[in-house]
Amino acid sequence: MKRKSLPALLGLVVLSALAAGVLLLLQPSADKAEPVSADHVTIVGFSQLGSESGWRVGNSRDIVAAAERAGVELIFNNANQKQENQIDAIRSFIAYQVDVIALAPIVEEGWENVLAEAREAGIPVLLSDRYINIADESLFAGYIGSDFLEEGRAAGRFLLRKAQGCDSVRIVEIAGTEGSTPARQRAIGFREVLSGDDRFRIVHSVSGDFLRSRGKEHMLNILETVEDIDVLYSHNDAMTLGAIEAIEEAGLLPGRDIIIITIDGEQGAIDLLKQGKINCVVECTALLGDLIMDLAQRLTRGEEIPRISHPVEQVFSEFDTDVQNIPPRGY
Ligand code: GZL
Repeated sequence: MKRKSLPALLGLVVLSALAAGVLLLLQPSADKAEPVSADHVTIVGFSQLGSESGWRVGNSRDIVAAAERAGVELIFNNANQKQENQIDAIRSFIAYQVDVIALAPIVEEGWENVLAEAREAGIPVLLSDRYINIADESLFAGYIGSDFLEEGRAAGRFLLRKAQGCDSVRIVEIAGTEGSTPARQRAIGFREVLSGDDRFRIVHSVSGDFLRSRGKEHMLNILETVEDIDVLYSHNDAMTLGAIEAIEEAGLLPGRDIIIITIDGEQGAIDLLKQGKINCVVECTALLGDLIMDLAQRLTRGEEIPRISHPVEQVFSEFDTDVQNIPPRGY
């Protein structure tokens, strides 16, 4: 099957492993049905969900750099937080007959039809960063991303340790994008660890959509409407940084008057941890690119790959003796 010419794929940016950032017209390669030659250059169509946070920007930058390191031709599309744009991009990747589609799905629902179209076209799909809720999980080849339940549990375990000697802990939660795997599972994991200990009460929970602006808006409102807040549990650093602005504008001391627990590990959050304004940063690495490109090349060669690939992640907190020596995060 001949690939369509690039102009037919409006809105897609082709980053070549040979000249990243230069728009190239790729030559059609072997038909999908034939085994690839040893010198075949894998083409990956990557559907990125948006640019909502420093984490996402770092993730996108890492995907592009990893493609270049791996010698992969990358067609990269940023959906600007719209699922319909991701579905359109996947259809463009199918039309172009990429070797592998990689998808960072903004939400868990609504992917059955387009993934069935990819399977019909003989193109394997990798999930990057977030999971999907689908009856037929054979519609994707594998998942590369964090264990969000464990991230939530790690946040809860820090709070259990921090709250030793306390007889009542009132928690406000600013959650991520509704319907997304990280938001759903970070909430579940956190509650799982604290359940059964009636000292802990989540007195307010609201979605901030992983956006810094929403984190600030919600925290301003929470400070005016919720009494006796002991802890802020925020599902990502972007919202935390916004919330801390609100806390300081209210004349309160983040990390002292309100305990701050956040997830991601962006440089901005680590800097505030070192200053004592954040108490715990649960790492969620954005650097998934090398693993994605390796698995994409293995799929293209017809090799088996793991269904689930979790990166190794850590927790940074005030209890660490070497907080000041945390190396630069890169995003
Ligand atoms: C987690 C990722 C989340 C980050 C947020 O893997 O999907 O989305 O925690 C980002 O910063 O917006």
